[in-house]
Amino acid sequence: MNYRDLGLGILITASLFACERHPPTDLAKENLIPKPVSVTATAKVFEITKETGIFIEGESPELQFAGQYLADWLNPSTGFDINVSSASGEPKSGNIYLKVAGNDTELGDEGYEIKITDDLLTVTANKAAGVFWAIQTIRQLLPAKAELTSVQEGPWEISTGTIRDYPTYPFRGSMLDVARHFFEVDDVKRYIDLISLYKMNVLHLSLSNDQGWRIEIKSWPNLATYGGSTEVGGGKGGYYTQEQYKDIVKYAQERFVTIVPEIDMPGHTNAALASYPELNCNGKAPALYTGIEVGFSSLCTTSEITYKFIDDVVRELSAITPGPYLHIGGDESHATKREHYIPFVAKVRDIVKSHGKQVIGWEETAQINMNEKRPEERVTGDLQPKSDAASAIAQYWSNTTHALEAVANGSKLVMSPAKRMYLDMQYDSTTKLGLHWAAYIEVDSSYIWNPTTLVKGIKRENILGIEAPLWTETISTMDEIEYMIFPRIIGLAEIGWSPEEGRGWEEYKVRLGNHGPRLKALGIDYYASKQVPWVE
Ligand code: NGO
Repeated sequence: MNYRDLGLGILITASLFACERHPPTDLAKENLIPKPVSVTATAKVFEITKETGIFIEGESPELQFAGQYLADWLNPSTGFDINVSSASGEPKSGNIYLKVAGNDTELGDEGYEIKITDDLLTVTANKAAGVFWAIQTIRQLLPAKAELTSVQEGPWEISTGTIRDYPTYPFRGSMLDVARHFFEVDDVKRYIDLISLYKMNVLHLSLSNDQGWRIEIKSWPNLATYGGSTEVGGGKGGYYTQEQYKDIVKYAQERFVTIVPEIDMPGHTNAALASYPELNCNGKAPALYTGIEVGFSSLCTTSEITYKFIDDVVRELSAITPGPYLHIGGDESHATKREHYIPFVAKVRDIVKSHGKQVIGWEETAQINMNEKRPEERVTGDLQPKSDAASAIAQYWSNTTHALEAVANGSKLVMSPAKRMYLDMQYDSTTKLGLHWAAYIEVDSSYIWNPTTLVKGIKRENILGIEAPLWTETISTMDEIEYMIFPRIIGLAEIGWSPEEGRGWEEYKVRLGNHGPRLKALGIDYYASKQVPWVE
């Protein structure tokens, strides 16, 4: 045999092996996203068979849910009837063992350890959240066809070793704008499923804007019934009843996702202004709005009734929101005079606090802790944060001056830089959906950046986390949502979870390409960027 034949032989064997994937032999070579903190491989195989059971240590309903979630995911494609039972101590060979142990400080609240030997797969975490994220990792260790809902042929093998993993940031989210176009409860649930696949734990719902009010407020019923009756382009719109909202919140909570509701104020309020004339300074309700301009509407910040309105809305919304945060918007209030904007935001913060929630506001709200001078008029000594400044969280999206004001206040930042993270930005000039005011964002551009080096003066300790917003001026169906968010959101989830040092585009794009079959099996309509070596 000459050397050329030998080379060809090796090539053919290697590519067959790559396609077949069985048996998996090296845990460290699995294409996991987000990339785990550490993986050590031991070169054997654990097999899930029809004899396998899931055993959980501990009685918590959260852990019970996580165990059942894994069983419900495994059963359709394997055709097995895997059950969840309580354990006391390690189960016998061939089983999956999920346990909350609570004493591994390195893992924190969301971290986990998966230990796989040839006879047991054990997940250990301090909290049930860690077990849930471990299950998302286990999904990726099985072939993509395990994501299908019809019975597939096994074997269902996982290579052995240990994964230890925990997130960099505690806040890893996405925002869905349900105001510009309304999305039904089932779409929101699918969105939650999709983000939690990649271990994102926050869904920010933008519930009101010029074009629509999307949440039932019992004390101000016209907000939803009239203010929610249209959307961009003049469609029929819609809103969530409080019962539907509670259902979304519960669905999210079971998947360890926190809902952050936003009521945008004082601008972006045409739908509310149209619903109640008394919220307007001139006492006249404007018409409903179905265009996509911004910055033209404002609540009447100088009238008492406005604050009664806000108090009612925040009270009702806080009562059905178990998560710690309430988002007050505050962006692009171009129709509100600055001397009115500053005291308005201060009052609204107090209202939100009085209902037991922590305030998040877009970056513009960071100005309120400063003195009344505009940024360009200030001298160094002018930057005197007010006493309670630090408790409000600012969401950075485009103006670094405001972001740095937040840092000077001691506030934490949620990073949503539009040029990198806005999922409504087009991939390139040929993308049919979306906008491009901030940038065209190809898959590499959304991945190749670090929150800690993006803006001089914003450091690791200033950052609570990251959030990828999807604004929906141009997006009206679930397919369109999926096309805009995938695959960029996968890389953004990795930026939120995985250590900065281990990340690089050349290596990441190969892992991402390997997720192609999985995305297809999940029925996700992703943008097949040419930058990524997609595996068929
Ligand atoms: C801006 C604006 C939104 C738009 C979005 C479009 C913020 C925080 N306010 O971002 O109303 O929908 O851009 O990309």
